[in-house]
Amino acid sequence: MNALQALIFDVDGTLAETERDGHRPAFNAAFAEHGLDWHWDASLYGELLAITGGKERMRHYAERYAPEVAARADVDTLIRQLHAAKTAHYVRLVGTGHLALRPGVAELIAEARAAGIRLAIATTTSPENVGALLDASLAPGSSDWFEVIGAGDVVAAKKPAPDIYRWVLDRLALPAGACLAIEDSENGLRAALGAGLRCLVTVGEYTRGQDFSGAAAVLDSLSDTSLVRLPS
Ligand code: XBP
Ligand code: MG
Repeated sequence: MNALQALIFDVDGTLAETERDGHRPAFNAAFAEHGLDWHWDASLYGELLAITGGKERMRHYAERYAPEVAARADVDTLIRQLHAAKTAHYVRLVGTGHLALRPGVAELIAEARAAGIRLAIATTTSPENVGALLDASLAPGSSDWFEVIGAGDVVAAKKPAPDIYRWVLDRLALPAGACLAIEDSENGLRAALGAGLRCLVTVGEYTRGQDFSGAAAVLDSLSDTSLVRLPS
């Protein structure tokens, strides 16, 4: 086992609880704007989170609950337009600063920076969403603290596929054994493990009860988790 050289953070559910009061209302606003009578309530959204990626989630929803939309000849264009609108709503919403980082996140990031531990991000969400969240909830310009940001469509296969973690490891030029992934979900854990990483899970509001077998540790949050207390 190599000494720890980098932390690779997931974003949604890990840095902040962004799903229920961030992504979900942004999707709903996009649906209304496009004249769709779709509404994702908090409970349905929890089920839809099994499908990672906003475009993929909307396509899945259409196929399952709105086959007439899924069958439209222009469904690909519609999903692209819906997703662009959703992203704009999300960025605006997050910019209001009402989504706080989860406990202990800012402290661990600060400690890692002070100790010269490299930082990276591996997320399914779109790059503009990451910047907006970090600017509003960590510090303006704090995206720059992360040497590599792997986000959205840079890989074709989203989590639970390991591709995004492999993409990040490649750019860090580090072996998986020198890094620790921090995730909140079973899909994220599977992605990290698939890339050969150790993974710490901080259970979130939508992920409690999922199967975290294979995790190096499962915690309620990062609060009181300093570098020396991370799993080795
Ligand atoms: C996060 C997601 C994302 C967001 C939406 O998964 O699944 O799809 O819900 O973001 P993870 P986009 O935390 O495992 O990376 O709409 O930008 O895709
Ligand atoms: Mg997550």
